[in-house]
Amino acid sequence: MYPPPAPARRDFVSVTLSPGRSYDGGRGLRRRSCWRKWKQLSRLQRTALLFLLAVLMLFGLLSYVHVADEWTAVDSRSAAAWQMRPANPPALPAPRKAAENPETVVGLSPQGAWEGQEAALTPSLWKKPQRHFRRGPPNLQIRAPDEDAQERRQAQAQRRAEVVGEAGWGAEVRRDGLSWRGAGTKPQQGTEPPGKEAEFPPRPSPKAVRIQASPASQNERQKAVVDAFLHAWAGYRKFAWGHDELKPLTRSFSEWFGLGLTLIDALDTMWILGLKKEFQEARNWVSKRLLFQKDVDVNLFESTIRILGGLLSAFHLSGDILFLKKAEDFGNRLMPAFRTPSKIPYSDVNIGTGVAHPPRWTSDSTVAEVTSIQLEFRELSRLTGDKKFQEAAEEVTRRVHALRGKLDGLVPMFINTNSGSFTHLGMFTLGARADSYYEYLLKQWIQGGKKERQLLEDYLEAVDGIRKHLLARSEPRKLTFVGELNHGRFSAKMDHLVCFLPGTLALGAHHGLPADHMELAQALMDTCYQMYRQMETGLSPEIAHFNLHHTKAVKDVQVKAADRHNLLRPEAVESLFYLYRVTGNRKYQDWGWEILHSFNTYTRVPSGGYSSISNVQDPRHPQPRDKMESFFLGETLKYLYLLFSDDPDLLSLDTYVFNTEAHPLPIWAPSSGGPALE
Ligand code: DMJ
Repeated sequence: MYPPPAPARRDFVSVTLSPGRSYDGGRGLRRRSCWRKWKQLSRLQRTALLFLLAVLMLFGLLSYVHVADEWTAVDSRSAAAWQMRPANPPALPAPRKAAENPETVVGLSPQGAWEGQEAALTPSLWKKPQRHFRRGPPNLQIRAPDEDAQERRQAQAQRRAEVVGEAGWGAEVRRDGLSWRGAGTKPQQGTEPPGKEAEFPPRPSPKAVRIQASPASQNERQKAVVDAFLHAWAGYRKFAWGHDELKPLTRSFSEWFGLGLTLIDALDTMWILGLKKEFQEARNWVSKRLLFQKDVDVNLFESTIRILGGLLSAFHLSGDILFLKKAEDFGNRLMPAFRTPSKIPYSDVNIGTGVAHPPRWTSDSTVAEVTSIQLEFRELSRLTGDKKFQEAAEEVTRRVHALRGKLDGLVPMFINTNSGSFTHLGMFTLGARADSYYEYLLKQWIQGGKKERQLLEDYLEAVDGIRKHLLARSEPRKLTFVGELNHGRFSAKMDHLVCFLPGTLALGAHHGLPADHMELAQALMDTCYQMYRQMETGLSPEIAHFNLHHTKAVKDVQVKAADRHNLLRPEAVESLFYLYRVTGNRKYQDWGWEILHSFNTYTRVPSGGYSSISNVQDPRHPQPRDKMESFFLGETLKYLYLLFSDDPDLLSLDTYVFNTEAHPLPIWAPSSGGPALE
């Protein structure tokens, strides 16, 4: 009836581990098999034994892997070391050929850049690398939260490449000191990122990088520009080194992005002016101090044209890969600005967090801003082989091209980042907020080798629109100027910014556009010169109003109290440079010389630097504003120097196109400027 009593539980394990021993079962010595012994154990004992065995096996396996790993690494390292070791190990890793795989040379681990960074900084290849358990540099972990996996991988790869660039590609440059690429010398070899050459379009010909670097070949006017530059640089170096802008009167500085804006904007100017020592010092700052992992909002347009443009042109002129790697890092950090419902980018982006946003008061962006980043983004894609920069920027061009709300090719000043449509319709200007839209239509067409007809057609239509709606002539001198249109009402107001237009028109004519563009360019150049000439200081106001009435003894150019300032802007001297290059008429050089003289008389601060002024009509009290804008070094002095040169091959218009901050970028397929409208 009842089940037999259960055997008493045995909660202990007794195991004899000595092999070969036997025991007496009460019937004398008898060998017993393990299996029978096993069967005698309770279920608990068996489970415990199995668990113990499993743990032991696991430990054994792990120790084996560890030891094997160490041995393999030591083996392969020593083999490689013996093959590659020179008699005396160099202080830096050996320079690498462009085609070499970075990972095989500096021993980058596929797991992450951080490990690679350590390896790259290790002075010799045969030094035993340390183990690291971090998966990537800390800055990777605080990038934009919404970035997708592919972008993260690209970012990691980019950082790996950056590390390699510093220790590998850049090593050639650093070890020997910067090689100065002077007139007629060949481009440096081996500076292209490894493994990507196949995707790269050809680099500019040696002629394209012909830079007049010898002070001996500079004429007196060019020397005066060099003197002005050195004076400005001395102030910046003493009082604002590494900061955005010099405040020359208070001998301090101001910050906008906190990224050494003046220094970056001025890099290529120093190269062009032959200022080797200054360039080298600035290059060292970029190498050691320029870090983009900062919680700071930057304006997409301003930082693209000044920082991205400045780094790209410094790369092209010097051949130093450091600048390209910095440009790529910065370009990546700007990309979140394009993540909008409309693909029209936000005005601002935080380069540390990756959060982009429009200005606080609106969801609009400025038309000129979103359409004047394309030269730089396209070039960045060409150099890196990463198409995303170009695609994002060109998508903006396509959308703006298709928009309604234009007037015979003229665009309004604002565009909404949600809807992608123009806003504030009916207002048209060639000045602030629209200016460089027109400039970049032409310059992209030139950059791309004059193949993108849509850009050309939009540009030609816009020039016709300017003629039809915005041109007028002043009294008494009948100066041709570009006014503004506000819901059908014409205003005789012209920003100094509009003085880029004669230069752009002349550039188009040089590249084969109709001759009447050149006539308009010359007429507008006269006007811009008069905006300087008719002021008591010889410097133009920020905004001019043109007199339209037949009254005796009235100047053509009139200035309102709020517009009397001069910010050391470049547009007029920029256009003088183009006009001289295209016509060869020396009057343009003479006008530039007068302007340089006025800058020296009214804006030069004795202790170093130049200052914008508040009143161009009062030579006794021009009221310095205590600010030297970065574009004074990046653009104004550069264009003056180029204007005074008689060498058309010094940054030839057939091989380079200047971005809107005067940073020269190569034309992808240089041509001789033949007729474009076949
Ligand atoms: C520069 O940053 C650029 O030239 C831009 O296109 C307009 N404003 C300043 C110079 O005036």
